[in-house]
Amino acid sequence: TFSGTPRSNETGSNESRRTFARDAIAGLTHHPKQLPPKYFYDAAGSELFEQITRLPEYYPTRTELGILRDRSAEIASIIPQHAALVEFGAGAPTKARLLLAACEFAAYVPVDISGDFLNAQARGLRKDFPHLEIHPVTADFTAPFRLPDQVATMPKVGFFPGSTLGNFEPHEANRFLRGARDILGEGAYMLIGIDLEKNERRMYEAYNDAAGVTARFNLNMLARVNRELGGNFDLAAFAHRAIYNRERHRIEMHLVSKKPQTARLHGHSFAFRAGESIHTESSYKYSIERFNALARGSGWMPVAAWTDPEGMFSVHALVC
Ligand code: AVI
Repeated sequence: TFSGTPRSNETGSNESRRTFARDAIAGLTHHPKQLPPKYFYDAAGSELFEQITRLPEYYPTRTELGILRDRSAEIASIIPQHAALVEFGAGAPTKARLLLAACEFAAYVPVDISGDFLNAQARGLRKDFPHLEIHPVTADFTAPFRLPDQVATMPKVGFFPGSTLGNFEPHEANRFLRGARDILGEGAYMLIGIDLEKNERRMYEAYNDAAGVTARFNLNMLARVNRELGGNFDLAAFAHRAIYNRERHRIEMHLVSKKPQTARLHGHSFAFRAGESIHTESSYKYSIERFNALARGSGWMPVAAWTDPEGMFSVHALVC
């Protein structure tokens, strides 16, 4: 299981379905065509992502877990005691559990769009950490939200693992970090997991796994457009492509049309040339210095950074 990743955002309500339709039509009208990566994570997509985190080629999840496990004592010595740990986009709390076991937290505040999921996770945690206050918050963590009153007087430590920040465009990452500072307040700490730029083959293979799970994950976006919005995309006529864009320091995932074709959605038709792509995700890779510059520019001060022995992934402690 993983944590710190976007959770299932199945468009259950009419309103969320309308938003999905609007975003999909806007993205497919855009030049070049694009679809927002947050729509990967319906139930099927979240399950495929779980599978990705266990792939031999996908190093980020297990590398970050290793860093948190090996460095938990150091992390505990830096952050304030009896603080509230606020996790942005809480998945299965595997990574949070490592911190909760190693550090003296008074409260855990997992923030996620899926309330049912949060409450199920909280029940499991209560058994293992009987003295910990757990206050789940059901909210979209990329927008402003209020912390529960019960943690108002506690020091705050934000937690954003999984390199999910890498799926934000740089200006979105800046906005997220500023927003986190506003939510957590003056003097708060933040622990963030970041995927580091490395050997291109290594990065390429992480998004082009031999078993084809990432391809299925990518194509699920169009399956979802068909399933939930009544689109008529021919899934067999699109291919998964993931490349490293060196200039922009990012993996880009695309769905590439194998032939000239037209797809219809809500009365709109979208024409594709052979080879034309829909850009579905960017996954930015940082250096420690470039991440520190982003943090400073968003009102945070770098305190420490830990990496694995191969320098593939980093966990950063920031203070504001
Ligand atoms: C959730 N996020 C950090 C993953 C990543 O590596 O950018 C999503 C992903 N896309 C393809 N594989 C994994």
